[in-house]
Amino acid sequence: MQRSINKANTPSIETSRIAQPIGSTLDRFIKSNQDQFAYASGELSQLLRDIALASKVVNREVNKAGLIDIMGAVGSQNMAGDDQQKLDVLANIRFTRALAKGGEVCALVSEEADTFADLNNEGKYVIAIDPLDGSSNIDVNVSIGTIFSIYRRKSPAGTPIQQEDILQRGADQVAAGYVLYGSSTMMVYTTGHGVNGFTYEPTLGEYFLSHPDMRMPADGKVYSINEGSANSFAQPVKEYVQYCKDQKYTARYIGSLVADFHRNMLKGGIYIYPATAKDPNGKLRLIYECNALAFVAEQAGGKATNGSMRILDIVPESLHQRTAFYVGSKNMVDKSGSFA
Ligand code: FDP
Repeated sequence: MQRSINKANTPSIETSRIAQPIGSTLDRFIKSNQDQFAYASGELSQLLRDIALASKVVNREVNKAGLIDIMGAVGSQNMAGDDQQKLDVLANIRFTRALAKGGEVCALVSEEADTFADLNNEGKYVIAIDPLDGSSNIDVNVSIGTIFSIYRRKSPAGTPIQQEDILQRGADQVAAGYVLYGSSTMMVYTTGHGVNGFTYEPTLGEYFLSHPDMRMPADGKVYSINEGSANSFAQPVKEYVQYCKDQKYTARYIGSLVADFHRNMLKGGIYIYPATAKDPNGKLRLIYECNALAFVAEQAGGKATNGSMRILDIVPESLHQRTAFYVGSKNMVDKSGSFA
């Protein structure tokens, strides 16, 4: 006798409660969205995968940092004049190696090096990276991050790298994002079609899509600024900070750009690193810090300025150029600009 199959009683693999679905891996997501790229040849996809791979290695080092002797300063200073922490150096090596092996990148600008590194001259992409941002937090087990910014090179592949390849406006980025080494590790990136966030699952060694199509709330109640420097803020900044207090906003300043940015991205808020008497051009770096986060912010519906001008419209004049930085919820950034 032939048995009939009752489809209604057959448990679906997709909806089974025995094993909850765990969502798309970063790899699969990148692949399935590859057609959105202006140059859909697969190289940008590979580059993003290289970044993800290096970040997993850095994540491992960050997590065991307290256990072995890789914490503390290495004894030299980077171009920005900061003491180089060992993990900064290590992260720089990890990212540079992964990107060099991948072969898609012709030139790499890093916070940790005075000039750009030539990688594969046939590569079509330029990358600017802060391998480990928030270095003063490394020794105290506070969240730190990696920031990356990717451009298409302007000169033909195989020819010497030109200034125009390196010093591009943020608006020319083809992709950008960050990795947050926090209570969990996340990679958040955009290729100009919205922002997606992936959480790292350490036992599987994979990033999974956890925050699809991230949107930054248009308003918020958190302001992040180092008020210890308030005496050297310009008058409009002082007034805006007072405005935040009058509004009974909450002050939250981790002092780790990626972490402060990420919190504001999820909950709404504004991060400000203004020009100060000590740092008349601000402290943060345009090419490998602000541009990437400005691109992510705009893609999520937020805004980023230097107090008056859109960050992404600034034409950089030098690799380690600084800028004042106001980033976060659109209405809050607009309001801060109205005090200028
Ligand atoms: P750090 O010097 O620790 O690397 O990018 C530089 C940065 O950290 C940001 O991550 C952070 O928001 C800011 O500087 C903190 O600077 P202050 O200590 O001057 O507030």
